[in-house]
Amino acid sequence: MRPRLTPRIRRARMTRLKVALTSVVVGGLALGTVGLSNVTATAGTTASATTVSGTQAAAAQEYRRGPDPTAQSVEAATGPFAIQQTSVPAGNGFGGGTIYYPTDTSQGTFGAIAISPGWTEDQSAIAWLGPKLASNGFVVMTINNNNAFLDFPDARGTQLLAALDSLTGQSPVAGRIDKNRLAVAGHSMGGGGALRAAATRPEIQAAIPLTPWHLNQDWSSVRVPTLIVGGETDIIASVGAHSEPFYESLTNAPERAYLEMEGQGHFVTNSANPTVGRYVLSWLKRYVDNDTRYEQFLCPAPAPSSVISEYRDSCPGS
Ligand code: 9J3
Repeated sequence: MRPRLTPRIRRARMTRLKVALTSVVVGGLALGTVGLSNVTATAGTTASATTVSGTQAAAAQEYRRGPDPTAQSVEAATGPFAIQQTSVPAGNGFGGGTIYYPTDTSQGTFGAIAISPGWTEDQSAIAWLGPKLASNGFVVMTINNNNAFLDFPDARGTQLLAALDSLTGQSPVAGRIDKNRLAVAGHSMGGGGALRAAATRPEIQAAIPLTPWHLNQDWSSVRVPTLIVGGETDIIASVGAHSEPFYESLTNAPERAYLEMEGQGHFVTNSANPTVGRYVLSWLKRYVDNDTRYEQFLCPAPAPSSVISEYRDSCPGS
């Protein structure tokens, strides 16, 4: 039994209001405020959505990149964009890494994500997410930590923020990135780092801790949409001591979800996994790009299955 949450109630109200509003289709046209209308556009173009939260109207522009997704496409190892990759040397506050990026420059800028490995690991631990996410329209940097053994989660969080600053600052792909649409993720101590980075920098649009490990269990300071992935049988970062209390503490995150992988351990997120890939990609699309086409892959919550032991979320009505 989860506590009822203010953000969830607000979100549900907002959804009811949106349903009551007129839908206006405007292909590729940038509009200012259109009263209380929802504005959508055809796939591949930029859309604006004007919604209402409480008494205040707030614009949430959609940044759709790529064709309409399907249940197959979100689970595939790679997406529709051709990509390239480039190595980043150590320095600038983190241990270097690899940037994966779409070659397409015809659709405007992309959101960007920095991803940290965990204790003893290097970027190879989370490398599968580079091609997966970049080929779906994100600039991705998988990083090495300054010290794979000595860096605790908060240090990894600082390094994730340094990696984002590097991506949007001096990196060769800076011009391809929308610096207002950034995200963080990480495995284990890197996942704890992603939580710390999100708590430190609330402008971040999405955080995805993967079988996260951290000694702090209170993440009520996080105000970033956060998806936590846990492994049911993880004995290194047990979900009972890590992912689950982390999720339950995220009472001030505007949206949150907890995906628990049935019968899987600490390293379930260290290699290509269709289900993890579906939720990670959909979370980034939904909250970094505001791409509502991906909402169908997040809400309603999946029922328990042979793959998913448990799923908790802030979906409207759940
Ligand atoms: O980053 C991780 O895999 C967490 C490992 C761990 O249990 O650290 C304990 C000090």
